[in-house]
Amino acid sequence: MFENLADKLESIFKKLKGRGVLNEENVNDALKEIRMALLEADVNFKVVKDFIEDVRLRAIGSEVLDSITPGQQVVKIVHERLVDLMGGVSANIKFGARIPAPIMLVGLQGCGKTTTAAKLARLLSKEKRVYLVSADIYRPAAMEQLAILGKQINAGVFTAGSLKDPVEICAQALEQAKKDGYEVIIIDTAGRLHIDDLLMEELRKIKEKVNPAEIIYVADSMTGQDAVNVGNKFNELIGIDSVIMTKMDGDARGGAALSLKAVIGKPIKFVGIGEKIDALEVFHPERMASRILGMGDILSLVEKAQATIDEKTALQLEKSIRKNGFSLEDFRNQLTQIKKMGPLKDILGMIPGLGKMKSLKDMQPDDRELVKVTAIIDSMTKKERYNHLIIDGRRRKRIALGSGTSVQDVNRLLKNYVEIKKMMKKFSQKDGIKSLRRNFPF
Ligand SMILES: Nc1nc2c(ncn2[C@@H]2O[C@H](COP(=O)(O)OP(=O)(O)OP(=O)(O)O)[C@@H](O)[C@H]2O)c(=O)[nH]1
Ligand SMILES: [Mg+2]
Repeated sequence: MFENLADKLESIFKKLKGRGVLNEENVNDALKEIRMALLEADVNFKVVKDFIEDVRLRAIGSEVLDSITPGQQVVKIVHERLVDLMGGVSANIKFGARIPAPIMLVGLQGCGKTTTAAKLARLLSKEKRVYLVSADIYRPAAMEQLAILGKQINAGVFTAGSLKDPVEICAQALEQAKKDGYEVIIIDTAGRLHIDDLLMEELRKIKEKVNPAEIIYVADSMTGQDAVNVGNKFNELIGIDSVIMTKMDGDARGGAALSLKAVIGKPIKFVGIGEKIDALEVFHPERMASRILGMGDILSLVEKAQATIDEKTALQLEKSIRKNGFSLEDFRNQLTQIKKMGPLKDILGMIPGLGKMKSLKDMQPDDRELVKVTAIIDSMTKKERYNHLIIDGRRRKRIALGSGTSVQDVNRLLKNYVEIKKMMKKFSQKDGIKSLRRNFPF
């Protein structure tokens, strides 16, 4: 799976990597080829269109990092977009509060429901007691199949006996599971060649009766875009919560896996990668995207480049402090850096002494605060930024007006700045600027 797409993308990127400079023209050429590669991989055409537009916008507007080539930068952007396309992060099954939690598998005939029910039971049974029930009264030996699989993995399996109604079977199985102390009950349902009213009616009734914690659509990746369209129908008619893609070990082109989340809006949670009972894996969008692009090395390169940027800013800061002391301008630049790094509170908390500082706590450093602080410093003149002592009452009023904040905001900022400046001085005196950089990760 994905081999063809991976090969194609690799050769597209090879061409791009050779280029020293990226302009709109060669980005567009590359995007045209990526578009073809995705369409050939059977990705939904609308998904492809949106994807390409998104990459184009980001590629052309993005700032190229030092020490990677622009081509590598495009690979990075494509990688990020692929991860997003597949749902971003891997998701767990939602069991809800009820015990046992009913998990219902739905899908067309032969997509792998019964096999997947057993595989999933095996996987979940590492943490929970799992019970299996087959609601397939139509295919001869369907229940037998599940019973045999259940034995292999030591999961409990409901015996329907003389019961003939799928809804009744599920209801009684649920009762039995409750009695026997199972925590999860996986319901394997019957499949049909096509979506038909009878099947949907039956599934709806089962849903009503057991109120599943999660309804999982089992999609056969070999059926390509049909798997996506059928999934859409199941979602409309019954409502699904997530997807398990089976037969990912086959030679399907991969388009279904890439389109599902974007078209149906439900995440793929697991993938079937073989006929054996242990051939079920948690789906990781990140890893899948890396596999499609065959690119672990580039990612680490990009990470390094990003680290270099921080290093460079730190050096600049060091120089500037040596020369002029820690100015408000440095303060603003550092805040911008922090913003790039993520949750401000966590970072401030890491700095010894700073987490406890009362006025900093008052500052409630969230994103809005950052915007405010930046606006205030932006409204100062250069002279003020390098010498806060000249900022008197009149100037404070002007700065507040210019930044759309209040004089109190300006006062608070200046107070924080002075405290940080004092700390910076202490650090740099104690054991040099190195400790400062160690202690200030920004
Ligand atoms: N290679 C491979 N085969 C699989 C996978 N999952 C299921 N199969 C095979 O697909 C076939 C159909 O699987 P079942 O689990 O019986 O499918 P089903 O959806 O329960 O079928 P019905 O009950 O008839 O609707 C079996 O031969 C399975 O071994 C997978 O991830 N990889
Ligand atoms: Mg079955």
